[in-house]
Amino acid sequence: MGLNLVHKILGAHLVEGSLSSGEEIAIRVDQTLTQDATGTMAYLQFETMGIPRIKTELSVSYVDHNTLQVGFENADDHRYLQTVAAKYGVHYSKAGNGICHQVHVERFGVPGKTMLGSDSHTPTGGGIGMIAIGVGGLDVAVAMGGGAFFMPRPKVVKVNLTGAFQPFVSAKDVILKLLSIMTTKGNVGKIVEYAGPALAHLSVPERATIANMGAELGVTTSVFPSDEQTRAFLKAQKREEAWTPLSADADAAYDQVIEIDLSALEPMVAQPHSPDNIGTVVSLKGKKVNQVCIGSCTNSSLRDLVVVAEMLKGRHVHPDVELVIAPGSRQVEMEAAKRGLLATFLMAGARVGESACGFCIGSGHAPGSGEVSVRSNNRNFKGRSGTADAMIYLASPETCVACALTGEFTDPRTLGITAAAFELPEAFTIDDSMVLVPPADGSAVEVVRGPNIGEPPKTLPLPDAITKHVLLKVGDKITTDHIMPAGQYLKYRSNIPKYADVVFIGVDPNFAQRAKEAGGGFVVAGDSYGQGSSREHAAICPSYLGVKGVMAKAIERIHKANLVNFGILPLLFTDAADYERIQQGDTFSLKNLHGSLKNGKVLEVKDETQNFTFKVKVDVTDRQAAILMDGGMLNHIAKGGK
Ligand code: MIC
Ligand code: SF4
Repeated sequence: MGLNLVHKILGAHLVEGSLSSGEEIAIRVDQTLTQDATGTMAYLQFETMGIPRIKTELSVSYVDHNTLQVGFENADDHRYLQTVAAKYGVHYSKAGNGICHQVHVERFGVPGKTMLGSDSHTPTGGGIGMIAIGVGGLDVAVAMGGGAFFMPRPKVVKVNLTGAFQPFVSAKDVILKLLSIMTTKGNVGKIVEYAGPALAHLSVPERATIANMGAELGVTTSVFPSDEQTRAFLKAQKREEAWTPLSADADAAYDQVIEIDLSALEPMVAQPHSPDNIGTVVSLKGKKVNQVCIGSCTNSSLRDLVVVAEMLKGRHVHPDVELVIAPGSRQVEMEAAKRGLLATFLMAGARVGESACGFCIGSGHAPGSGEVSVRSNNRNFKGRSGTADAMIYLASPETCVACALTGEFTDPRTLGITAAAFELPEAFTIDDSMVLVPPADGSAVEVVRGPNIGEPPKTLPLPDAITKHVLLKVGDKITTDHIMPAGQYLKYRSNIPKYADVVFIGVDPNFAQRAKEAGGGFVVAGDSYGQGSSREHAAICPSYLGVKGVMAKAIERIHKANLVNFGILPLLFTDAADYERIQQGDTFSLKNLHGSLKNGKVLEVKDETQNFTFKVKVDVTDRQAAILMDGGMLNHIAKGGK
């Protein structure tokens, strides 16, 4: 039996475990990326490890999230990031150079390499044939220090793409279709591998769109083969030497196979408030649209902007619609300027945004109250846009333009426009002057720390018994945006005491106060707790407030790892009826924690308020149990653990 592509790449990087049996594997990490909103904490953590220089082949620190600079905090963070990068050997991509995932695929991605990124959309690198995984900042810090990355032994899902797109149907519609099939739930531990004859016509940026939004499936990552399309893209980036052919063996085995015929796809849309609430554009025909935003790490490549410009040429945005277009990188923006695309956008009445995360992370362009915004990004969680009651729909750039022109949901195929054919340029405009290369010896570099930059908080070893209240009981699909909102609070990412004040603010504004008064406690949740972002702040800040355990029906992959890293017990109900019975405010007592973590990983919880006992599973491996006992990863490493 031959090997699939995932096993080939992971096999070449395996340092512990086996791909054919067992619970966990560990791999060597070739590259890392961070972005500024998660990066500051990641480098602060790296600094506490006392390692003089990074041990990865390449690590890049991008500034793309907090570029608004209202107040001193963002700029101070950036100065810290720049100096700490120079000191430890990390490349630094300045604000304005573009969104980490887009730039990384353009300038640094290498087929067959492994990468960890402190951002959940790191799997975008799968578009260029990498095994690229989103993790918390601390896991990136460990990898920069030469540590292996531990992950559950993956199940590999083959998605076979056949046929060819109809005009105005594109990569985004493929991943929206896949979200309708796989949904955002139940995919923990899977890796998606794309294959099939349709790949011959799918360029790297289109593949990157699909791999990017694989994050919304909740899978570990997604990967495409490295073929002639990959070679053409790397050649146009003047990096052809980075190319190697990579594909699955013809007789490779998979855990699951899904078929998608591109010819049968139609324009799709994710409806409020979840990326898997999929419908067709046709079914929403005529519904009023107030705002359209095109950009983000999902859909902001040159291909996307060429298609958008072609549709906008000689036309004007509907008078009631605000259209925002933000290129994904400086390279894309320069090319768009040279080709006159930016002029077309302006003539059409669009607002051109900075090549950064911007609207996608709720950093500006919040829609009006209750308004409908159609966006080309990847997440439409409630409130993420900055407006609590806005209705956010996710769609392809083609559908976005159709809505912007007409002011209502419109299938782009019905506009009577001829679809643009996009040819990958022979050569992109290459200018890496906004990427600062670290000096060969950074030991003399002085790291600059502004007043907003605090220390990573300290955690204590796990006690053997805990008696605390249920501070909050929530339902299903609580995202990291619910736990730790971004937008206006993003600037406090390196100031934990301040950021901790807004934990769960949109769910329960009194949470932080209550947690402080009670000296911490438990959070009780339903299914898919911690979906979405990799932000480890959704674990650090609750840990800072004294949260000792999250008891849920299911906890998402990255968030669970972050809980462990910061000493919070991830606990799963063994009987869903217990979840129903528990009330917010109940007092729990847990005993013999150490013994249970070592043997069996099942805890008995006594609800003292209602006087009943129930069992929960501590959802961790032996290695993670040891980290929890030490009170978190930094303590664990300090004791020589891995
Ligand atoms: C996001 O899209 O939610 C973010 C902002 O990029 C996050 C990272 C963060 O919260 O800093 C992510 O996806 O991991
Ligand atoms: Fe930035 Fe949005 Fe991509 Fe997150 S999803 S990295 S906020 S563009």
